[in-house]
Amino acid sequence: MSRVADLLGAFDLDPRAATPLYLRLQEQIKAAIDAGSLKPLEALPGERDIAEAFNVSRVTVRKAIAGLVDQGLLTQRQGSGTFVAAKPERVEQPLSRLTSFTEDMRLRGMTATVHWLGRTVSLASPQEAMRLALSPNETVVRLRRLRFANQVPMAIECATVPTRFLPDPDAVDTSLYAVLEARGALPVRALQRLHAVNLSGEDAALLEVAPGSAGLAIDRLSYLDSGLPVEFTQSLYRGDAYDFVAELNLRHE
Ligand code: 16G
Repeated sequence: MSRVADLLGAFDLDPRAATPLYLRLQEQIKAAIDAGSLKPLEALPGERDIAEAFNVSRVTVRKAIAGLVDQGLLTQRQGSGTFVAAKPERVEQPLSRLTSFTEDMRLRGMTATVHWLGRTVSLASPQEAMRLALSPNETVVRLRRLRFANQVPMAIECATVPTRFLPDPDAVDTSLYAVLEARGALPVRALQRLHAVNLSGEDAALLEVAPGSAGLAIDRLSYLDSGLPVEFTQSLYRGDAYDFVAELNLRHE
């Protein structure tokens, strides 16, 4: 049997079937992913191999694959082919402990990595100055990062930190909190606000999910022991990757 048939099974080319060929091919690839014969991160056989094995045109194969990429089931990497999308392990994060992304992942035995989307030093915008209790001529570092756990994109984070606590944005390699701790500016308290969003095209593409997928938007404003704000971060988490868990206590007067 060819690798294509091995992975995808036999294809029924019945010309009388009412559903268009590319949709039937899509269903077949989906079924192989659901059944686990095609595993997360595994490469899909080449367009030409599928076309030959199933006796359909390459246009049909391309159309089927494009639809599955739009649905977030497959991802395409330029030059290296088409892969089954990664399935993130769900991460449970307590809402009452102030931890960093890197630490959270390490505690779960996963490795945190970063893809940098931007790191700059600029004058604080009026909004940033208000939030971080700065005077208008003070500067801030802005770090925009795509964050991965075991190679799976989990969140897009934009952190703003006054340069008086972090003068050099290049000092941050993976963990912002590790650098703040080394500088004696680790936050000890934070206010966090979260709400549900539908991930837009560009954010969805970075997080390798279908446009419109569910996401969680989280704003965190963190403070030093002295009461000064040290970080304002806006994060967008994949909705399929995170469970936020809060412990509730009955108050005894
Ligand atoms: C978490 C924080 C974020 C903080 C980051 C530091 C949430 C929602 N956000 O992702 O505010 O900047 O950790 O992590 O938990 P790092 O030390 O790995 O850069």
